[in-house]
Amino acid sequence: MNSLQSWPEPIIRVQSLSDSGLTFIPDQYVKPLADRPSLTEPPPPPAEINIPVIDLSQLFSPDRSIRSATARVISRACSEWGFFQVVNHGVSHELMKRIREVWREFFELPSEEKQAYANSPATYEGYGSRLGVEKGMKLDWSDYFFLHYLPESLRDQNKWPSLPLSCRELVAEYGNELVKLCGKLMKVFSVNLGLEEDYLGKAFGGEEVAACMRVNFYPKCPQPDLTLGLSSHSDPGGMTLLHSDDHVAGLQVRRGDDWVTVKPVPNAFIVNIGDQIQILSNATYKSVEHRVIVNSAKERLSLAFFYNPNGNILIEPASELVTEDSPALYPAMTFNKYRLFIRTKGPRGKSQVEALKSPH
Ligand SMILES: O=C(O)CCC(=O)C(=O)O
Repeated sequence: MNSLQSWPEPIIRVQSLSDSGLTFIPDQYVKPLADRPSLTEPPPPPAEINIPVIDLSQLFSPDRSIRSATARVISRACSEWGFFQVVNHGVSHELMKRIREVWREFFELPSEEKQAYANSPATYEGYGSRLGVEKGMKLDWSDYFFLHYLPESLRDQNKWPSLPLSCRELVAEYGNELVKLCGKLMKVFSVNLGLEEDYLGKAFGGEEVAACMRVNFYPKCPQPDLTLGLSSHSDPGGMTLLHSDDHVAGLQVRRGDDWVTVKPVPNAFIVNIGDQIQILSNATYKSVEHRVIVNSAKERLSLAFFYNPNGNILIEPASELVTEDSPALYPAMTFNKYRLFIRTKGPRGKSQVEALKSPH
């Protein structure tokens, strides 16, 4: 049987473990020493270090020099961090609040309601509790809901929760707004890379661009120092807009040998570069490893919106960025093929995109 047809072990909902009041986490969630977060010591980077916060209000100013100044700040954040937060991004704060609330309500539903959407590794769509199908692998302390938003041919609203009643409608409205914001950022990235404004948009498939969403739910954890809510990974797709919990931090971004804990700015989106933009930009921009820590006091919810190339299109370094001195670092590959790695093995740092590098 194809290894992506079914899970190798019975699925246990992390939320039900947490709700059971256990005081020790089961062994499958205990990470090897090297992967555990160091929660008891002060974090090595000074606590005031944060990923850049960028105000997008001037990005479409009629004044060219004002537009360029914002584009330059974005360019620096992409090259130096691969991660930044955006404010004044044009998406309604009210919509952000409503969608957060509706997903919280979803995770609070009785388990039978959620079980109706239990997912399989064939598409990952639905209610899930693991990434990766390797038997005996260490698991993360989180549950999630994964859905396809674009292309339209992959969107099936019957696979989205029918409860709470406003969920489907809100997801559609929210997705629509985020697709617009992603399209704007893709233009800025293209120009910043020295490409035509629509280069990345076309490379992702134009109207056939793909987008999906994962709503992550991190229940309270009795031993947060032994596990992770989401193991270290770079996002396999193009670009991610993360709507993080405004009140509970958890996302950590790799900075050299350190992990920087992102301090979420209320109503901001956290933007990060994924592997497909690393490939298209021939590593001018790099995807950055990140992970999520959990805590014993508060549960956490985050909404990750993944803006991806259409799964059937070959993605390769832009020829404009390939020269004799900087040859193409990656072979051409479709995103459907590329994403099989994380779907099979689960989150594994940056090992996939690094392994693809052609030896020059
Ligand atoms: O929950 C977070 O803060 C990060 C989520 C994430 O990295 C993901 O869904 O890929």
